[in-house]
Amino acid sequence: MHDLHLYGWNDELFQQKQNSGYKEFIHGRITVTHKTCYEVISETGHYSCEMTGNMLYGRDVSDYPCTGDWVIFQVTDTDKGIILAMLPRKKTLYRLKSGSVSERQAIASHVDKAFIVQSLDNSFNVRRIERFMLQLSSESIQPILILTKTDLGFDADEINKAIKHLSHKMPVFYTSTQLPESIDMLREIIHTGETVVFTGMSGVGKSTLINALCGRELLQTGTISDSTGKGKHTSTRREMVLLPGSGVLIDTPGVKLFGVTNDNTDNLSEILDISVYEGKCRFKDCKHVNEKGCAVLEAVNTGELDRGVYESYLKLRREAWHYTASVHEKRKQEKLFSKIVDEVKKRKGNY
Ligand SMILES: Nc1nc2c(ncn2[C@@H]2O[C@H](COP(=O)(O)OP(=O)(O)O)[C@@H](O)[C@H]2O)c(=O)[nH]1
Ligand SMILES: [Mg+2]
Ligand SMILES: [Zn+2]
Repeated sequence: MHDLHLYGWNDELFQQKQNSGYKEFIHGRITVTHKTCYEVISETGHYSCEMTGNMLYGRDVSDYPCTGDWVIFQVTDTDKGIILAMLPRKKTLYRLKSGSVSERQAIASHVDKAFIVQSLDNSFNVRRIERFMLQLSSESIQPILILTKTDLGFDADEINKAIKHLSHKMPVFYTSTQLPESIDMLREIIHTGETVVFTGMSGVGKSTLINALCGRELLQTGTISDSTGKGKHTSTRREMVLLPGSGVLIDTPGVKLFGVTNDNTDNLSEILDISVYEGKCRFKDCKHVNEKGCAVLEAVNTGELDRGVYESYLKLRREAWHYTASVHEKRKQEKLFSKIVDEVKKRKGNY
């Protein structure tokens, strides 16, 4: 018997299930997402589930279940089931689907905290941290920065300078597999029933951290199989791990470019401290590009605002705008299409 409260089941989810029209069926949480099936943990055990055709129909790919979702399903065999419904999703980590401009992909849902993992070797990149912070802010997921591999040596001053504008906005931890205490400290901030997603490039040490936290080699480490997601261990691939005595950890495969799907650039201004200056620009609708009396540009010129941060702001804002505009355009096209279909149907009716 599994206690689903350890996996985050709570009164709110219970109420949603009661109102779902499927309350007589069992519920569970998706622990692994495969191409066409989902592994689900429920009170009575693990099930491999597929979706009903009804659930697939007319649904955007981003609305397909993902790891972390709570679902209601019908048991069809000892370890098999069919998903009938998904409980409302919240606090979801999305990313731009690779190769797309308007489609987002859900990576993990019902996430309380996200560990933004970066290693202190030469792959360290503050711009990537800002990117994750922006993406998390739109879903109110709490960011926590984890800087790994301290044993390899790093320039502390340089790192402090690079994250100066971010470090008071989230907890920052330094870890090394050589220093078990550094990992014990992370355990203390993960509470019972909480879900923590690990994000970051391949090779930064996400799976290693999860194994160390669990005290067991549950996940495969090393970059080769991780980056492709393929290889001989595919069948035992895990994504969700229950940490003994506390929360749930979700591992994610590293992606090279994590595209944002944000439509709120106010968050961006705040994350990058642009908001401090914005109100002082001469024009209310100042875009901070080349306007006269722009307080943001002035801060860049005097050196008060780091140029790298400002450029990051422009880049992320452009991406956010581009995404929002693409989604808008897509919706318009879809509306137009359904209108045409309706008209054709009507005309047919007249003959
Ligand atoms: N020196 C050192 N190497 C580490 C540390 N953490 C992870 N690694 C190594 O970094 C590589 C990638 O780790 P992995 O956990 O697979 O990264 P992931 O792709 O983010 O899951 C592995 O070879 C690990 O042994 C650390 O604290 N110090
Ligand atoms: Mg990994
Ligand atoms: Zn301005």
